[in-house]
Amino acid sequence: DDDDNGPGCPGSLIVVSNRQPYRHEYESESEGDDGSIVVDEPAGGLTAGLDPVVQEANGTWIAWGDGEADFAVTDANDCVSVPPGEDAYTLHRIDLSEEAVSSYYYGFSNQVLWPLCHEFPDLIEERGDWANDFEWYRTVNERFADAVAEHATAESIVWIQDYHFGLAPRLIRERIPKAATIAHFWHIPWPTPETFAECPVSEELLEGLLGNDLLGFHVDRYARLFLECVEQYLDGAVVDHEEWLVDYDEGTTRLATAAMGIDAETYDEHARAVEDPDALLEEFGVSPEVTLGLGVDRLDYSKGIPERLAALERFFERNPDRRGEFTFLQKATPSRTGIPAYERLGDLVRSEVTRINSRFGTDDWQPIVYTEEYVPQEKLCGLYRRADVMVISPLLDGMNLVAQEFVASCVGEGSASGAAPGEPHGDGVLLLSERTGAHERLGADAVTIDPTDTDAFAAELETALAMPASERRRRMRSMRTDVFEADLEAWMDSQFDSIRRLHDPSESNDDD
Ligand code: GDG
Repeated sequence: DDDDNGPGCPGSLIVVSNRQPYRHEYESESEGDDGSIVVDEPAGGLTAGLDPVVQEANGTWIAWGDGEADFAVTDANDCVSVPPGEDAYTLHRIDLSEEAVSSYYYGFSNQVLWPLCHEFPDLIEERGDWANDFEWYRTVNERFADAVAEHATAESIVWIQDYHFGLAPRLIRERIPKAATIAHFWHIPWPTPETFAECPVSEELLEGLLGNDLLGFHVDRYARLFLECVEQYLDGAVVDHEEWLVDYDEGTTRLATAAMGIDAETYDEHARAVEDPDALLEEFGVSPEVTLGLGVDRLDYSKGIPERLAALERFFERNPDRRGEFTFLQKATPSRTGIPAYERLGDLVRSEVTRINSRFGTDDWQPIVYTEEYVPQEKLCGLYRRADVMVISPLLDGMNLVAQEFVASCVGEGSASGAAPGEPHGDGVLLLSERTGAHERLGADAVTIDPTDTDAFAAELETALAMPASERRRRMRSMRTDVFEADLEAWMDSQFDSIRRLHDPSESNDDD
């Protein structure tokens, strides 16, 4: 094997994802320019991490591309070469109508599958009109499958990302050469069989996913739940719980777990580059003197933000001496706005923050500083670095990358820029919900919380703040070892290894 230098895909790679890696836009019209086109760089951990892999593979990336400008630069087949000027791979954009987006994306993906997989079945009922949503979901999955078929050969590895494409694997299977490999990574949890009973299209969804040769989850628990659901809800499927295989309709699907990591070195470098983390706090109106608690989440009902606020209120009730001394900074990023459950959550969170602040706040101190402003990644790393305690309290979360980002950014005072990753490091404490995928990795050294037990949650915050420095440093060192070792590249490597083994079982690393 000569694939030690980063992840290499064992075939010609076709990535399928909802979000596109590059967006082309016209230069701001206000400047009265000639309409020249500017390109956004890849944003977000996964797209930024996959982009170099697809570049190296000279592959193809198929994604939803919106906007007229996107269209203007593509050829007749909706394809464009990226990155601009380097032409390393083909980006094939699927242009979706407003109705398609509202039903496939906001409807079925985010008001049926998202609540289903995060165990909020009542929200599916609230949506009501899922049948029309599902028609669009199928149509969009078909359009992506057609696009894959245009590029696929017998050597292709098709790598599908996430819950927006539950039907695509089987649709792709019907359209491409038999020898090609279809792999899929499901980034969110898989529900229990009891909750899955609420899925209005349980059979079709399972059949769709069993078009894959390989189906990946963050942790073993989700893979096991998937197998249980197949056994209970899909007639004719043969489940091997030992080997994690499902035989169905003349095909075999292998399950594999791979806990996603982050590009830890980049977070480490950004955090080291912050000259004055205290000055950063002042930008948010937080006194640099305080002991800092930090929360960073998309504004999503799965993230346990109201539960966190309840625990903070209890904490300030029980610890009057902390008033004026401890501040909690909550960065919440609005997402999926317009969906009723998200609007309600935003209203609830904002009004709870106001209520708690008026209960305990003084002229020169607020217990909770809340912002929905977008924070550039470099600054975010500065906040992670400055935080004395990071609070992550989801009710259910596939992985939770913020936990890892905090750990990678915890570089400590006086650490030299460019120092080797991992040393020297800081001593922030991570409070982590036991219901996250991240807890499987970091639970031994984080302070574990049950987000729904307000008293215990508040008590764990006290524990974290009282922890001796030596203990904090020991725990952080151990978490940093995990985050730097099992990083984004290792995650991709592990997927590609599993794909290799599908073709050549002798490549298996298992001894005996
Ligand atoms: C899904 C699964 C799984 C947030 N606000 C800002 C900002 N962010 C970034 C964070 C982090 C990302 O957003 C959120 O990632 P998470 O993993 O925490 O959560 P989801 O968005 O729900 O992701 C999750 C993930 O997929 C990957 O498989 O871990 O379980 O739900 O990277 O940093 N980034 C910047 N400014 C912000 O204001 N720069």
